[in-house]
Amino acid sequence: MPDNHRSRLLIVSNRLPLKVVPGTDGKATFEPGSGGLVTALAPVLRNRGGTWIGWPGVNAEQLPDYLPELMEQAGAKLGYRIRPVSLTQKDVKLFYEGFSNEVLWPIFHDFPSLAKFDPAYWDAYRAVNRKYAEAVAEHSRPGDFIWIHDYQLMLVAEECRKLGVDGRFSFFLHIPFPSLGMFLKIPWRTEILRALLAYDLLGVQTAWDRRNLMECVRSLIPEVAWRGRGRVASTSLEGRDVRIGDFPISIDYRGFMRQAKNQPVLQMVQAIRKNLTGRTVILGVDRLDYTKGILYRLAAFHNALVRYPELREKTTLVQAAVPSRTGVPQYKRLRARIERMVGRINGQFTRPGWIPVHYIFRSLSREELLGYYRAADIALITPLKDGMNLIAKEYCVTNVDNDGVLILSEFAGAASQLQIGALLVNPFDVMGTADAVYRACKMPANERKSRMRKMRAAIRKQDVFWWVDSFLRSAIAKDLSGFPALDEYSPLTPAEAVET
Ligand code: ADQ
Repeated sequence: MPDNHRSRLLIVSNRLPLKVVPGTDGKATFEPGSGGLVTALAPVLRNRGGTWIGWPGVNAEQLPDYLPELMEQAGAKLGYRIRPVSLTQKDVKLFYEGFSNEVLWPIFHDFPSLAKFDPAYWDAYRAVNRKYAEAVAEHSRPGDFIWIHDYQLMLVAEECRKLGVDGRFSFFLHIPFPSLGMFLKIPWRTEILRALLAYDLLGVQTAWDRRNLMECVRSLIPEVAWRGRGRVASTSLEGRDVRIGDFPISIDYRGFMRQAKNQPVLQMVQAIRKNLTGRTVILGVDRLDYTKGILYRLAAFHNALVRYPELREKTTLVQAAVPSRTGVPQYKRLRARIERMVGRINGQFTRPGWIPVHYIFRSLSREELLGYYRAADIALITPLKDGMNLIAKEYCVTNVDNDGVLILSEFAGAASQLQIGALLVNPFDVMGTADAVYRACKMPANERKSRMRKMRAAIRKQDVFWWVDSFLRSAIAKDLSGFPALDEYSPLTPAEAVET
């Protein structure tokens, strides 16, 4: 079938899958993004003649004339169209830092005391969602498949329908969906839920999130009755079917495994281990965010050193924190608290030749990140609440020797798939987490291997290509023709398949 008869795919996300690097001459260059989402969607976008709509990361006040040309260059290089949404500095302040990160982010992660319900934030959120909808209206054509991502853009489908856009709208929420009690705190809760019901398919990370969303709809919009008991439930509203399902996002298993064996990564492992010979290396890697539980984790490590003296001088915690949302006040305060706590632990326990906590505050290069994953004996991943947590999956897949231990928070979405091999902890339980650290340090090799093998096999089976495929299949259940089968995206070679 000629391409112009098939519906095209439009991806809409807050940020475009690239980084604009402003130059000194008023021009700029760009670096393509390398995350799992970009890797998984790129082949589908190329096959179907797709478009990605989003904010390029620089404000409308910067690069006003040069941006369209740069986006054309980016599109030519990536193999699909890139269409920028222009945001002003004020939009970024009120819509992104304000409503998205000071209302939705804390409430959806169970931190109501950190939420700031400023009506100006809500006005900006609606106005900016409208801007994204206008971009969709401009760049779509009838019958297109429009896939909108994440909590910043929950109102886009509703705005598109008001603008008369004729398309099929799907939405994926990358963060958790809160319980009814938590969601009710948002003054604009009913408007948000009604807007979500303008989508044809609503995708969330876990069964918990699906149940929470369904319960919120049930109690705030009583005319809606859900049908179905499986992973995808549905309802009818204004003559349309609305479906809701859980689709746990994942990573490019094959890509990570290949990169983990690259020479620069192996050199990095050697460099990291050189200064830590004979020590058990425990790794924490996160964006510096209060949801990631870094303070509780440091407290648990401190508790383990106090209660299990045999760990002293033999165990090192490497904590990497990537600077994030540095314009939001809570993030600045959190950074200061983490640094004080690292100072306190090191001040109390450091001995000649041993520093208990190695703290890194910057973004790691890909080689460094994979090097740390491979060098670590234990990954300590203890978010207080997390949609999925891809670090947990990346650690397992990179662990090609199957000898690492994953300690994982039961409040990470990843726990539902990785509980088969991880040591699950309640991150608020400092002593329980400290006990898990001790247990991981003492775990025999055969137990480590058997646990890690199970987790790696689970991730291989449901990698990010599986995720894209199962989401798209659910979204177009009545019209599967034209979408390639799962194994056309990323077939594993037989050697890789047995190597888990
Ligand atoms: P995040 O909150 O950003 O994502 P996470 O899924 O753990 O959380 O990580 C995203 C990516 O950032 C990882 O792929 C990792 O490689 C990269 N990264 C993290 N630390 C890094 C470092 N120090 N240096 C370089 N790169 C680093 C949101 C939700 C999650 C959900 C994802 C995907 O909050 O719950 O899993 O989206 O849906």
